Amino acid sequence: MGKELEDALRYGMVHPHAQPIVDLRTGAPLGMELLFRTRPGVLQGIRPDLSINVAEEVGLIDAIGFEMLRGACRLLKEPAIAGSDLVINVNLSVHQLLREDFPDEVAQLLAAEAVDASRICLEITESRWLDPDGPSRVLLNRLVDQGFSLALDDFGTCYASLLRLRSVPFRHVKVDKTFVQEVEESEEAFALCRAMFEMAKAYGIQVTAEGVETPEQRRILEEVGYIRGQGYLFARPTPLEETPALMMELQRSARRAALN
Ligand code: G
Ligand code: G
Ligand code: MN
Repeated sequence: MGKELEDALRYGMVHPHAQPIVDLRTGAPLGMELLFRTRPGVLQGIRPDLSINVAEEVGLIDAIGFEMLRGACRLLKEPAIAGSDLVINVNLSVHQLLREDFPDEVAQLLAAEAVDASRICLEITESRWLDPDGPSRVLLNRLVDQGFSLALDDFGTCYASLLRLRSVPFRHVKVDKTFVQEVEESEEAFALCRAMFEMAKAYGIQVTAEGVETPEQRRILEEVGYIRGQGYLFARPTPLEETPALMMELQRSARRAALN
């Protein structure tokens, strides 16, 4: 599979998709997360999370990460996106964050593409961030100084320590979909969703609920106070070429709903 991934990269078969992040109250888009995908026929039938794992093992994750950042730049030049204040989230692997020259490399890319770092949010998975061999605080702070915002992804899956959450300037946490998907049936999941929301609020960190699939989940989260949501209820990940139109459509239907 490593060979197939390598070929995909070499022959331009990486096909980033974007999934909207919306305002739960209105459905209006606030931004989007880019997700790694390959073109039809490449790595067929292989789950994207598996190919990301393999990419990490065979040392292709840096190259994939760079392609995804280029995808974000491309999207930010689309008139419908450029003229909005939508923010694009890009997932980073810890491998990228362990390279001291990573901040310079992204700075160069953004300068070459004339893209402002404030339009990009970098997502880091909780388990990797907590790892003692994980990215250094100095490096994360450098990225923030460059204008990027940071999001802690899959929040709650490893009981992130409250103190450590304070030590790094995360602007967002993303509550893992396993909690959201049980919020209707499980009192424990509900309590955790509420606790994570309150904790982030106390720290002045924005919270996004991931994996919202049903109107009832949306209603419960809204009632707790969540504003930001992402999930199949609003939109599936779609190819970048279709993303500007999707964002405009979400904007239009939110306006229509507000008028009714
Ligand atoms: O859609 P989904 O199955 O793509 O994503 C599966 C997993 O892969 C998620 O945990 C997500 O964070 C990760 N992932 C998706 N795209 C990327 C990417 O571009 N880089 C990295 N490092 N991880 C990604
Ligand atoms: O980066 P992260 O681990 O948060 O990746 C998000 C993952 O969640 C991706 O694999 C994406 O395809 C997936 N996803 C997005 N929305 C939904 C949803 O509503 N339900 C489920 N089951 N998965 C979702
Ligand atoms: Mn993510």
